[in-house]
Amino acid sequence: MYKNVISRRIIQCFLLVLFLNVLNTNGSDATDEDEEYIDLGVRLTDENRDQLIADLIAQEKHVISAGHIPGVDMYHFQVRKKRNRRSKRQVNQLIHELKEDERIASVTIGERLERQKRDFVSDDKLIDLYKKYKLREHETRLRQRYHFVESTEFKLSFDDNLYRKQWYLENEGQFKSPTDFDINVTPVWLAGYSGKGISICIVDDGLDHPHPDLADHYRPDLSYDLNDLDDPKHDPIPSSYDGENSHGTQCAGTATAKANNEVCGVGVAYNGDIAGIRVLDGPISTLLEARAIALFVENTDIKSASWGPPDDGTKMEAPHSLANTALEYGVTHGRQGKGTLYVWAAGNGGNKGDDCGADGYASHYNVISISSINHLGETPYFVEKCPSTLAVVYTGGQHETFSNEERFPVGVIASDVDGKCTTTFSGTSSAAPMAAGAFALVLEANPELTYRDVMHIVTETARIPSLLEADDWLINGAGYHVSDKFGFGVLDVAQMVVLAQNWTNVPPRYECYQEYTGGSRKIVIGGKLEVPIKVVECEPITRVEHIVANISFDFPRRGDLKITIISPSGTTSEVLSCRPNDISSAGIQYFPFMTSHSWNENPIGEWTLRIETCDPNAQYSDTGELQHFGLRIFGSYSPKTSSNVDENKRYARRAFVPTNREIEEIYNREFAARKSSNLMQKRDHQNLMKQKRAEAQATTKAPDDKKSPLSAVQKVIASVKTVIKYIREAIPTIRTIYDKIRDFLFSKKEPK
Ligand SMILES: *[C@@H]1O[C@H](CO)[C@@H](O)[C@H](O)[C@H]1NC(C)=O
Ligand SMILES: *[C@@H]1O[C@H](CO)[C@@H](O)[C@H](O)[C@H]1NC(C)=O
Ligand SMILES: [Ca+2]
Ligand SMILES: [Ca+2]
Ligand SMILES: [Ca+2]
Repeated sequence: MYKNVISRRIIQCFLLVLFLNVLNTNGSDATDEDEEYIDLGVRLTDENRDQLIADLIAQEKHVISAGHIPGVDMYHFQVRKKRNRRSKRQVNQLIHELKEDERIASVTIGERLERQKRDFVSDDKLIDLYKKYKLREHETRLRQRYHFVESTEFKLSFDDNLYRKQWYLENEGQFKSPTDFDINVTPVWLAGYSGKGISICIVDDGLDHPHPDLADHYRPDLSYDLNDLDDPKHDPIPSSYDGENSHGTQCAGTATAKANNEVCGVGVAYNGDIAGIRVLDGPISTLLEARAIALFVENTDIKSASWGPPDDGTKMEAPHSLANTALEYGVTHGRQGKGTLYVWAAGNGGNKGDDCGADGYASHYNVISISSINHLGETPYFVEKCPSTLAVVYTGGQHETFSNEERFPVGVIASDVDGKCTTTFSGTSSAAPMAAGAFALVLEANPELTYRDVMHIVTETARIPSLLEADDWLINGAGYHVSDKFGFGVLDVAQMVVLAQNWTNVPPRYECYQEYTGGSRKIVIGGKLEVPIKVVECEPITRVEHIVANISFDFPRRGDLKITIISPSGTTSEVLSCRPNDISSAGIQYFPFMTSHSWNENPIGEWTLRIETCDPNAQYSDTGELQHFGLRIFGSYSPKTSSNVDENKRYARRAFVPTNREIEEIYNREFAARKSSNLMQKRDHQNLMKQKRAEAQATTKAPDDKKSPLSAVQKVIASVKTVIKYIREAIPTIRTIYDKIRDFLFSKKEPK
């Protein structure tokens, strides 16, 4: 009885504490804007610029000193609000004190950002559809419907158990798609390239680097954990082994998964180095993002990003000034001045009416924006169209969202967390690291290439992927085929490597700028506004690379605007298409719209900005007004005949829309050139099986003389040996396993 009263009292107390706690948390949330921490970027005065001084200041002010942010040259402080029980007023006081400190030049407060992985498109109907596939299309059915080709038909004899499903690397028709609908990487591998010595950093939600497909070439020195700044090892391993944190690992496997280890599949650059920066597993700020972009660029060849502002079709967001500075730092200081390659996933919001032109990260002139194409040469439903996409790779994905339910969703094979594999990695998330792997092979073939050389090599070699959807192409004023869906076309790794081997570095990049000064220009609903800008000189640029139109436009419904840039040669680039979901009334605020479709054109002449409204019957009372239009032209001076470029390929002076027949001719010519990989200069050919045996020998265990085996066990061992010997003779491929077992058993057999 007495006991009961006590325990009841205890429970009551406990509940009261719990209740108060709940109240308390709610209360502090309301005042602290639900932020657990604040990132601060502290720039020290010239004479104090030293990590030790930053540490000292942080210690004085009881904040975390979290290291240096390269590129923007700031020291990273983190203020833990909840843990230190700091009120908003106390935080403001702290920031004020820091700003007043004479050792500090300036303090930047990190702003919270919303970032999404370009993973699966979350659409309820789609999820249902895929569930149906899972139920219906399992193993047996799959094998009945999709005939898997005999092993002898494959050029590569990797033993990775999923290699033969990697149609995008070696398409032998295994998914009933046309053979050769792949990125043409096998000739490059056969010539001895595999990404050796080239580093790829996956900026994402972590990297499960002990995975057998990743462990051998993991680079801890190029990796970091920005989500847990307290981790003394800065280890980017995911916080949990679940779908929430598998994205970075899947990207890594796509790029560099080890070959011939019997595990999962093969990465495009299967001997490439892999690093990870963990930044997406938690709230992200402008400072964290900039740091992720700029970290370790000096020694990082390629950074791959498969994320960005949400793809829901309502956002219009360009890199903030810190991210811009970080990207600029990466391409100027990265790779010892040759520029780190930033490979960015173009976006997965196509079925949400999104447009990659409204994403200033994917459409940045310093990044290589990569989109997707499926195994039949069609545009998957999630693809966003815009003229900043440089190229596509094969990743699979349905063409129509719901129309053809019988079609199997063919995806990408990649490593997955916890040592697993995935066969359904999809979206442009898988496209970026696949391209990153391809560029690693290109850099291995010619390490002297700058990031711009690689962009040029892409524009020279990307092929028209198929004759479907041929209506999207335009031949620009310099003779290149360009498309809002495919960029310059699909990457052809063999042709990139052939061209890379004899490539002469392109001359330095310049920029010229022209601003519209013709006064206010208005648009009415259903109307069209054309604003010309004359470029009379753009010294010394003779060949355009990227064009960035910096536009401010007041309008009551942002998604109802369509913006087109027309070059002097007549290339039309739709830099923003109608986006029905974007109902923002904020208008467009100095947004950098980018097109690469005027590549290698001459910049001199009249450029036109065309703005149209999408819905002619819209019921706005208001009209729109152009506030600002500036044209940034990037490019270089090159003499008329470039040694890199086949002049026969150039036949246009004016841009034109090619006929289906012309597209077919180009397609056939380029397809024939696929075979030009025999021009490739070979590397020391690595015999993969030999390499593998050497590795197996190296990992052989030293004899363990502690245990004395029983004679019965010895008999079993002997009979197992005989069986294995038999199998060994029958199937040579399991020799390595046998070797391992034999070595292991022999070591046990040694008498004391
Ligand atoms: C590249 O240059 C070398 C040496 O100048 C030459 O032998 C080779 O044929 C060239 N290869 C190609 C593909 O042009
Ligand atoms: C756009 O133009 C404005 C005004 O000239 C300038 O402040 C801004 O930095 C420009 N933005 C870009 C991305 O070029
Ligand atoms: Ca960690
Ligand atoms: Ca493997
Ligand atoms: Ca998008």
